[in-house]
Amino acid sequence: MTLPRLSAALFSETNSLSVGPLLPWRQRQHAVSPRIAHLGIGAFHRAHLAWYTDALMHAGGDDPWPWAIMGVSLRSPEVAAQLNPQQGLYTLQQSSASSTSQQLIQSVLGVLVAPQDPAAVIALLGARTTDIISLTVTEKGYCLDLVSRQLDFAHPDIVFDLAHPSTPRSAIGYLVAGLAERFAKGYPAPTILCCDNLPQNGVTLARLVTQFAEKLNPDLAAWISAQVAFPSSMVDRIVPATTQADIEVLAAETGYLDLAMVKTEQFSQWVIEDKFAGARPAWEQVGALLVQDVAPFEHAKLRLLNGAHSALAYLGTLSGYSYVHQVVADPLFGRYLRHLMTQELMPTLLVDGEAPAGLDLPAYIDALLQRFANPALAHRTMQIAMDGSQKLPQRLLAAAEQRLQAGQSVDAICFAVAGWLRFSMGFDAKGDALEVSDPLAARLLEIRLVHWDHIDELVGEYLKLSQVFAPALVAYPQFAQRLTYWLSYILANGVPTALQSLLLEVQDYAAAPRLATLGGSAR
Ligand code: CS2
Repeated sequence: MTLPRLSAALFSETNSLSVGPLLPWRQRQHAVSPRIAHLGIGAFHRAHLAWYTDALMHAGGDDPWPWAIMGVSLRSPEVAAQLNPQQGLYTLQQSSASSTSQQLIQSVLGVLVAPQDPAAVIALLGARTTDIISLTVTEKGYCLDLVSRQLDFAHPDIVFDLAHPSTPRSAIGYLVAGLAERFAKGYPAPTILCCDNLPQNGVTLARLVTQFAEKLNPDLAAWISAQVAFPSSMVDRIVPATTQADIEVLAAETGYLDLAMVKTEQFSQWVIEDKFAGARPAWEQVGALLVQDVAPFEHAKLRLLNGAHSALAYLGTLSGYSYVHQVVADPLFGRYLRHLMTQELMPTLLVDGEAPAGLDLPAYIDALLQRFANPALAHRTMQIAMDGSQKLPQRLLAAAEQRLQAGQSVDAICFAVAGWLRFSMGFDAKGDALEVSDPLAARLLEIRLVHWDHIDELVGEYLKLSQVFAPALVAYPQFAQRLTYWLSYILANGVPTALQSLLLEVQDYAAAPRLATLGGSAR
């Protein structure tokens, strides 16, 4: 039997849907104009900002002017094909280890596909009624040089967009085109809300947008600097990619086919800098935290959650694990991840030996390990392994630099970085091919092919990738030395054996001060 597709009409045709009902504004016939435009409407957005906004719609009753979202896909028409026939409706499935629940999300109106109609996207971003432009375009979507933290003017999309500002390709090009419309028409400036895992994401995005605009029109750039708000935000929710099997299981349970469903965990966190240019949804009413300074939350999340995630993705894949929960169920990995987080990453978050106010870091680490262990998520290590060159600087390498500056060891971090380099070689321990999806994949492969038989040269060449490894980090000889040590260990013995050796070494290391303290108190 063919099941009906999820759609607004389905709610009037049947009264047996387990999700719903439709919100009153959804049932009215007149068109609603979006107040939020979202660039990069992937699964993460649908489980995060759109979910908070939907919760607010439910909490707020019959809002005459709801905070509806129009999504934009910057590249592929896939999400539009999933969501538009469903009038933007989709099911969000939350799973813990023991229970699963589904809800209908109604905050999204539809999706525009930028390459199909750039003018429509620019009109959306430039509309007076669009109060907020939010983004989840992944780390690489910003055309950012991660080490200098400036716009990469050599990036092919930026070169193209500066030459064709009315038919851009990049998120930055679209933002500036939309802002230019508003500036020309004298409309009020919007808020641009970055929801990607980048440090100081608001400040960073403001810099990129202004640098791009400066090349086109210095007056526009000055207006952007003065008027547009770019709050920083820390976003957190684990959202594995939806599979065909997930869609089929949901269909069997609900009786409808939802090609846009998303699955996620019960946990969600959103910390937003309270700095908006105009009106904003009262997201704090549905669990978001509006604060003056996002930095402590963002650092803790990027280094502990995302740092550990990247480490387990590379090392786990190389050890034959396909899913995150399998990796953390292996006691060897459990010990390693705890060590990495508590001994090497957490200390970099302390200010004068104290955790920032409001953060209980050991409890946060415990909670992370539990979240990673959730088998219902079936979160693939290969999903996290994507784009390592774009992720490692803020997740692991900044912490390594900070530790080296303080004269501290970096073995567990170097072990994870060695895992990434070993993964980027493109084959696993059995010699089977691994798909390396990374803007630097070709360069990483070339380095491996040319310098394969000389480990010091090999690591030396990797460390010349200055968009990943900051010169200030590479200046510490200990970094290259520990990285070389662990990469050669992994190459010779495989990850699990190397990991055992690392844990033995660091155990001694951790035990030493404790023995000294005991000796001291006995005297
Ligand atoms: C993950 C993140 O894919 C990845 O790189 O580390 O998407 C992670 O799941 C989220 O940041 C969790 O908030």
